[in-house]
Amino acid sequence: MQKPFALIVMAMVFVATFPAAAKTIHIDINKMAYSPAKVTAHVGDVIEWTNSDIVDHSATEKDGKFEVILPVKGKANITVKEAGVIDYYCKFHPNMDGKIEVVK
Ligand SMILES: [Cu+2]
Repeated sequence: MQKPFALIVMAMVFVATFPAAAKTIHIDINKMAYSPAKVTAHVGDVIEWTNSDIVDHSATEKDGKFEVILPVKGKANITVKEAGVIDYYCKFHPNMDGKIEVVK
């Protein structure tokens, strides 16, 4: 009886000590649009944009919290640090819209 119990406790401690590893979420920019335009991320995840278009783009947060410039074939990333909804757009083509929902 004692050994399985100890194993369960060890497993619980392990899960509590090591939260889900941060991951990288890829967003492609293609034909003047973010793809996917809406993603869900966890705090600590990395959002990486790749510009597959033939013109420069940006990912600019609507309240100015961040801006990354994406030259043709360029890549850039941010790490999301708090829960909430991030609305961003391309400052060169303001009709390009993206959204990141960040959960804990
Ligand atoms: Cu653009």
